[in-house]
Amino acid sequence: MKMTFAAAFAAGLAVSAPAIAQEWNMPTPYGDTTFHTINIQQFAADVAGATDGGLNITVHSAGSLFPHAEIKNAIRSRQVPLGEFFLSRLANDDLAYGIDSQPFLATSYEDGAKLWAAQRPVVEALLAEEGLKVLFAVPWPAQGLYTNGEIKTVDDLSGLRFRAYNAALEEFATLAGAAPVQVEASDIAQAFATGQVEAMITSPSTGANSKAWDFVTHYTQIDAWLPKNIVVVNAREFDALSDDVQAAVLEAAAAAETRGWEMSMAEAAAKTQIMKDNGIIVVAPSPELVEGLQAIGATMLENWKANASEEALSILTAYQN
Ligand code: PCA
Repeated sequence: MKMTFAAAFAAGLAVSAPAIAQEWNMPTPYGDTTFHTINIQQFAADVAGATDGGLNITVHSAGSLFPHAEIKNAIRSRQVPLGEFFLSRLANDDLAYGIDSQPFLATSYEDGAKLWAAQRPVVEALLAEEGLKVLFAVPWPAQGLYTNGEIKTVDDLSGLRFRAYNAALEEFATLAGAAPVQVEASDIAQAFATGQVEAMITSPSTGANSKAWDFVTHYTQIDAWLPKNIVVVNAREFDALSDDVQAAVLEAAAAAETRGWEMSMAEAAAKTQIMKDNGIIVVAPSPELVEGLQAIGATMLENWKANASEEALSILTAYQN
């Protein structure tokens, strides 16, 4: 039987004052059909459920609330309490953030999990200095190569206008003799349609979501790295929550991390199949291409090591041991 607060009070029952529901806005750069977005929608639903509507998170997808480049600072300055972004975009602040985008360093989910275990404490400490708290991180499926026509060697990439999403991919494209152009995931189809770019490296998720069959013929499964999205909350906003609500957020975050990694694994095969069904020719890389790409990866790792902070280097050491 339900009673109003007043009725319960009048009946002399012990009741606590009804808490005021909190509304949080959560920006992400990625669209609604992206598995990461589906995962954070579930995270929001879990938090609302566990707190009985005490904390309601509204997800704003596809950069609709803040453009990708501004999301982290919007959380820092408390324009929004939390948000999601591509972790390696912060590599200009510290190379520790970008280690998951080093080619061929961690290419399986098992290695990706080991790398995140080594990277997480460093990322947590760096972000804590900026008043940010890590909730969870989820990898995209392994990154592959989208082109018109088959790419048999690195030389075939020479001169191509190449879509990039972070500094590491820009370096990769440059070392391959291509011309990098930064384009957000939600703008990929447009960038190909207008000839701004003519090749890219991304996951089968982003390839299928942007209908890559409309603008390329081949997908080469180079499975080069597993870059991650991260969800962070402003530490002051988090600390202001009641203990119960904090616990609910952390529990939902842990569940979202586990679920997100599982969703990512399922995506890789499912979205590759969707690309095949739509006419994309899916190929394994030639040994010459693998060799050439691995040489680029080795150069990039040397550059990374030469410029990395102590903290960043400690991730590599921990991962390799
Ligand atoms: N999709 C995002 C990041 C990595 C990925 O697989 C993108 O292409 O921007």
